[in-house]
Amino acid sequence: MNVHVPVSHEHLDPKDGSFAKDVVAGLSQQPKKLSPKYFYDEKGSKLFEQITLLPEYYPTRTELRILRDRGAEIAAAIPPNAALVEFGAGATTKVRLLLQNCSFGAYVPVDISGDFLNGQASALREDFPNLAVYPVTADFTTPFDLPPEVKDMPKVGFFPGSTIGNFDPHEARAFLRSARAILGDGATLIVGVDLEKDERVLHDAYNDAAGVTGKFNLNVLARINRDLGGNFDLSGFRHSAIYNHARHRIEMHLISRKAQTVRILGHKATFRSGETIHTESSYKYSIERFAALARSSGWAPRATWTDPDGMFSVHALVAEDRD
Ligand code: AVJ
Repeated sequence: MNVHVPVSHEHLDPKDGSFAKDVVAGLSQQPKKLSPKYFYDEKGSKLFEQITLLPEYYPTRTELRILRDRGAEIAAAIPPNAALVEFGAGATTKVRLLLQNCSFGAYVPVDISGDFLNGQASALREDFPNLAVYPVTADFTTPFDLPPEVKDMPKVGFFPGSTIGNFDPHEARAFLRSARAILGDGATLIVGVDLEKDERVLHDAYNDAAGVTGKFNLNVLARINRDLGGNFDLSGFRHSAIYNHARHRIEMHLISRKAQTVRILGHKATFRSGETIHTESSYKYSIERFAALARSSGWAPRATWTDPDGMFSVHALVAEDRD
């Protein structure tokens, strides 16, 4: 591929260099695709918050219920005075449940967005005055150093929300191996994983009656228009979410309603009528399939908690000794 990407967009923040490259590369592929990590601009983050409140979208409230109801058991799986390392820092609701139930020596939120992190860190410092908070600005899918202050503490990683479900299995393994390397020997990892279930329930969770998920999906095109000077006509695309049985995943797509050509930076993307952009995969696991994935990535499953209906799971994994 040889696409010229103009670099004269001074209003872009540094990470948008890769945003531009990713978008142009993804729309040049067949089938076309965009990474779900680009959903979360300010508007997209607000729409996601709305999704978590929808009656059809069970994952967030179910995971919160597990963390609340099984808090004592989760606490028992965690060593005292550990450093809690959260991969990606969203709303603080979930981590607060862990911080209330367990006695941690430090909290290390890791996120690519420094602004967001610092706001979150100061709110937590107010509510947990005895907790040392050391935010790290980093892309948690690549190796980073933990703050020296937590070097001698036991490490507990936290990766809630079934964010791991956005990764293809080989990426999920790469993440788990990288987390193993970052957290080190003896570490524990608490990870939230959405479970395979009745297809109707999955379908409705990603095709809500109020249409919020559709807005969330289409918003990535608005973001491309704004940040990369694109000219997507949002009314020329429709939201679609289908369950792919063979791959155990919900797929979100944006489907072109007509033959059309869209400009992004110096690049042209041509769409056939009905052609899709694959914008997200959300993998669903059985407990056994997730345990196997963990074992193949340097982690031994130690405990699993689910809600009474078996909708969602929270796993405690322990780092296996190397070699
Ligand atoms: C934040 C990745 C867990 O896959 O359910 C919600 C994102 N996409 N509705 C998910 C999402 C559409 C969500 N994760």
